[in-house]
Amino acid sequence: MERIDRKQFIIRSAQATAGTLLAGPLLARTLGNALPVDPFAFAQVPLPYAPEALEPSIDKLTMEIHYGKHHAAYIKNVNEAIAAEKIVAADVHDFFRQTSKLSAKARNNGGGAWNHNFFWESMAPAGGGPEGNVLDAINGAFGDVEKFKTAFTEVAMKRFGSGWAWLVVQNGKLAIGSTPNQDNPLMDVGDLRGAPLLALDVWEHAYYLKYQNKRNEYVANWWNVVNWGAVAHRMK
Ligand code: MN3
Repeated sequence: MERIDRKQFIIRSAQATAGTLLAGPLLARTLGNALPVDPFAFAQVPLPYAPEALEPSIDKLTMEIHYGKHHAAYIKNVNEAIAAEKIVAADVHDFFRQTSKLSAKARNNGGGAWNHNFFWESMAPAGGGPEGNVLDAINGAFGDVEKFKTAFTEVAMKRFGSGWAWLVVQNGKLAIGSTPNQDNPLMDVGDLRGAPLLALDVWEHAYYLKYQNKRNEYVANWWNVVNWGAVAHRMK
């Protein structure tokens, strides 16, 4: 919002000045020169549901701290890094394609910013189950939904320390895997690359208040709030 407002302000200011001082062709050229390239920045998506809406799978306090403190900090910190390091990116894909060249601050907070936006939108109060194309793709790749869940859960459980479990499209096929820290499959680093369909945050901050050390229970209950409609939308 701030970026758009600033750009519009600059356009309006330039037009106001140009209207009194400059003729047509010169006006166009001056406007072209005056307009800055919009700097790339991350923004926090609005939480798509109330913080208590995912209970009992995910408790209200965890959601409030996770969204309001952890995620907000990643957004603030990555945008600081982008400004301080003069990082130029056309969009998120362009940003993460440069990950190997980014500072730790930009990489970790950029991942944290994007991954959590994706995570919030990967959940919904009444998750349901996979249908249609998604169901067909899961059955084709993993045998059936239960086998898929078992394999995904195993990946989530085996991620040592902090990280994420993912369902991605990789070379036209579904694949599951995990990333450490705030890395994601859009980054030009690590083993897991692809177009993300579904993400699960397995950092302790995502579940510790309610589940303590029982990551397995968190993952088991998380399936109740997976937004399969979002997965279907991402597969298109
Ligand atoms: Mn998190």
